[in-house]
Amino acid sequence: MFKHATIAVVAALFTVGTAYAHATLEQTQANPGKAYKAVVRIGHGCEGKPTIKVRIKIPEGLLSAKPMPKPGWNIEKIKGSYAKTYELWGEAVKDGTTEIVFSGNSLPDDEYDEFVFRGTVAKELPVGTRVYVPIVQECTDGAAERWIEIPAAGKTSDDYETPAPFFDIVEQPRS
Ligand SMILES: [Cu+2]
Repeated sequence: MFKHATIAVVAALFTVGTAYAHATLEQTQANPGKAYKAVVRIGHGCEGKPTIKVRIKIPEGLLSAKPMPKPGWNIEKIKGSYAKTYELWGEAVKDGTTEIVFSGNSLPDDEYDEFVFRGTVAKELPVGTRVYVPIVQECTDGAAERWIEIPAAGKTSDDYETPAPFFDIVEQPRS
């Protein structure tokens, strides 16, 4: 969309992020074996239309994902199998919440909101992994914004118009 192209140009000129432009994650780093609190920021609606549903795909390797209740919004937790089996607190885990859906309310285009969930990063996830969290915003009149693009080899999220938000797995700080 032209609006996004304009924002990208401005970002390139002033080296500011497009943080408020798209669906983004507040915290862009996580540590293996530790909890990760995902704060999904929805910065605008679909071409001016209000957002009425936010669907979040829980990425592979983020275990035991749990949404934070959000007043005024219904929450649906879709369960499924993980691609792999992980070890968490000494137990094998191979399934859990794989999608979280917030619905039943309306977020106007000229307002901003946050949708929160939390999970434990599998300790098996290697440092340096970039974890993408695809998000679909559904709006009134059947409109939607699909933040689901994951860069192909040799490309970055900046090369896409509707990139999926992401966080990086980094080494734990030494204590
Ligand atoms: Cu945007």
